[in-house]
Amino acid sequence: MALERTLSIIKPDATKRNLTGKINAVFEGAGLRIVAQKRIHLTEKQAGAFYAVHKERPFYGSLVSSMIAEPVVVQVLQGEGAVAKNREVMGATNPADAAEGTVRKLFAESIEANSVHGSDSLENAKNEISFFFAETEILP
Ligand code: RTP
Ligand code: MG
Repeated sequence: MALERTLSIIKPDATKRNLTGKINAVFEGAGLRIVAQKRIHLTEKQAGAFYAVHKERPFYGSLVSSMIAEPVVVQVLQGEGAVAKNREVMGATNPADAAEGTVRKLFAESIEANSVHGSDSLENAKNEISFFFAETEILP
C-alpha cells in the first residue's frame, strides 16, 4: 500500500468539549502520523467554499453554521493507505451506525455534530490539503 496524506478536521463540537488530544490519540494509535496541524476559526466564506459540493443538500446551511460556531483543528494525517484508514478510524457519518472504537462512536453527538471530517478520496485529499496548508507547513 502506498504512503498517502489525507485532510482531517476536528470539528467544533469536539474542540468545544476539549477532545482534540483524545481524538489525536485514536489517529496515532491507528498508525496515522499528524504531519501538519493548526487551530483556526473558519469564516462563513471558507466553510461555504470547503463544503461547496454539498451546496444543494438540505443540511448545507446548518453544516456551514455549525462549522463556524467554534474553532476547528485542521490537520494532515500521513500513513500507508491514509485516506481509507482515516475513514475507517472515523466511523460512519451517523454515530448511531459507527463501529465500536471509531472516533464517531466514541465522541460524536449526532449526524451533524459528528466530531471529525476526513477526505473521501486521494484526489479530494490533495485538494483539501492545499485548501488549508502550504507544502512548507507539512513536516513529515
Ligand atoms: P465528512 O465529509 O464530514 O468527513 O463526513 P462524511 O463524508 O461521512 O459525510 P458527508 O456525506 O460528506 O457529509 C458531510 C457532513 O455533513 C453533515 N451531514 N449532515 N443532517 C444530515 O443528514 C447530514 N448529513 C451529513 C455531517 O456533519 C457530515 O459529516
Ligand atoms: Mg464527506
